[in-house]
Amino acid sequence: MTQPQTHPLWPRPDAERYRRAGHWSGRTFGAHLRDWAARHPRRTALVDGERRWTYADLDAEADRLARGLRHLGLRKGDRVVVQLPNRAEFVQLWFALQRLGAVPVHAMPGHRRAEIGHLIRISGAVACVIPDRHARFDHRGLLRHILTDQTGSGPLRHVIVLGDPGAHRDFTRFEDLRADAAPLPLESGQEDPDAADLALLLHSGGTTGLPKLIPRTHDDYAYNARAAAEICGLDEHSVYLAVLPIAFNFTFACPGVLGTLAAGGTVVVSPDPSPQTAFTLIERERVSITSLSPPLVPHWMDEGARRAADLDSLTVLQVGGARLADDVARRLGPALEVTLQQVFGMAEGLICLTRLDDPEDLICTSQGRPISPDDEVLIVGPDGRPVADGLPGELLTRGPYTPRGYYRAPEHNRVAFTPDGFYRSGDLVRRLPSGHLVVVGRIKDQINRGGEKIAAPEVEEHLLTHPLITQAALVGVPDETWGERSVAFLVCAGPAPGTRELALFLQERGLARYKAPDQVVGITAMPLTPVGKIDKKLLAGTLAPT
Ligand code: OOB
Repeated sequence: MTQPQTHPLWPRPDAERYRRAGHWSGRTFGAHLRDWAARHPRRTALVDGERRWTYADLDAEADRLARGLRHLGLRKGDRVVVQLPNRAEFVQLWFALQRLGAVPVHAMPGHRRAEIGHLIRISGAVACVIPDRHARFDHRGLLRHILTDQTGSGPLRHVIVLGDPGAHRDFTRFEDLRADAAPLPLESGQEDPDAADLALLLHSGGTTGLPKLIPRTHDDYAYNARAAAEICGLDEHSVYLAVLPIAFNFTFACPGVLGTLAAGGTVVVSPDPSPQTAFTLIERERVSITSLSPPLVPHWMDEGARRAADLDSLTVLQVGGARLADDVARRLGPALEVTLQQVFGMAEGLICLTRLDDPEDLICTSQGRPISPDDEVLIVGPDGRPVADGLPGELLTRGPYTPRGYYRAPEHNRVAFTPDGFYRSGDLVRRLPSGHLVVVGRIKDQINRGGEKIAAPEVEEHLLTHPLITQAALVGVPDETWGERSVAFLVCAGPAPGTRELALFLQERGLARYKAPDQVVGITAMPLTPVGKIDKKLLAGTLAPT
């Protein structure tokens, strides 16, 4: 491991075991792309609107961009925050960074100054790649703000803009990276990345304080994608449509973009998640598999009923990121004439999938079972001891693609991982005799708003900077549309601010829009538990439907 790590990602005996089992192939992503391009150079790898790339094209594009990045001064081990929407350039850049041994830090399109600044700081990124504008938001202004911010942007040296850098002369135009830079050697021996190296950093949903980074290696992440692809039966005829943000672990590697490419299939990127856009792409590109979050499902079913779309090619529809209601699950398959696959995963590693040939009932009522025979799952009670079979408890896990610690966060790791390396997921699950897990709740201080995770303490900290707010508790309550919505219970010196006012306030503070409370409730005092913590269960109970 060449990156400074304060926690080994895997102890040596386990790493050797995963290698011996064939899970870890010892190939880097840069090498994988070379292999795929050699195997089927003329097959279509990537489609974005009218633009198409074969595997040979993608391989060449990755080299060209890698040279441009190297020319800019990027080196092996450098971290690069990537905030790009669903565009082919995300994939090209990602492989270019892999070729250099540089490390993409996946950011979401909805992230704003607070999140991007945080990712830049905790990763120590030297570069950030953004679109000029996306979804009516100017990302260049955001980066300018970060660069001039008092808290500093650390070693950040480059802002690379897909599109027009505008008046920001010190920003680099993405297209200029492709210019025929001096042919710098890419494979030079010493500097070559190793499969055990850090390949990318994902961000956690955050449960205590601010989100952490999850270090993923070439070995483990490639296995993640390949194992998921095998279970989904992907092959060179598969066509995957990236509907959810491409930077999301689900879309990118479960099996998503990477799993499809590893199988020799075609990845199509959808510029937005609407069924209108997606159905057109499914018809045109003969898409065979895609993935959604639960809030999108009713829209897709409605559109399916309304429009005589030819969705014949679509055989597998994955749904995950948040709990899919059993009754919706039952209607989905027949409505769109697809096989539903439930996906329960986490950026920290563990992925559970229902199998395509599982009995209907299991597919509709469980969140799947782990993808690797070497995934270890413990379900424990509050005392940390395994519960009796079938009873709910907290899910702990370790395995060949679940690193044993967050990136440079030794203190946090002592809490988030057991001494023997199990990740404490904070999810409450029960295990069925088949090994499938049913997600029944959560003990982490997080709200899952239709798949978008909101760390309550992070938002509360921002709320407390409001001049009128003296105490704040952000709580999730059941919601028809989102599965869960966020409610801010506030103790204020005066009338509580309204939702709109609070949304504007948080926006000014640079927080992503989805983190603004959906509802505000003014209270006179916070109810406390016997140990003096805010009683969030009680607060939620005052609103939740019975
Ligand atoms: C995925 O990853 P993250 O890191 O955004 O969120 C992980 C958390 C889980 O710990 C769990 O609390 C929740 O999201 N979750 C689900 C779920 N899938 C994820 N809760 C209930 N039912 C499900 N099906 O969300 C993610 C990563 C890879 C694949 C799919 C989802």
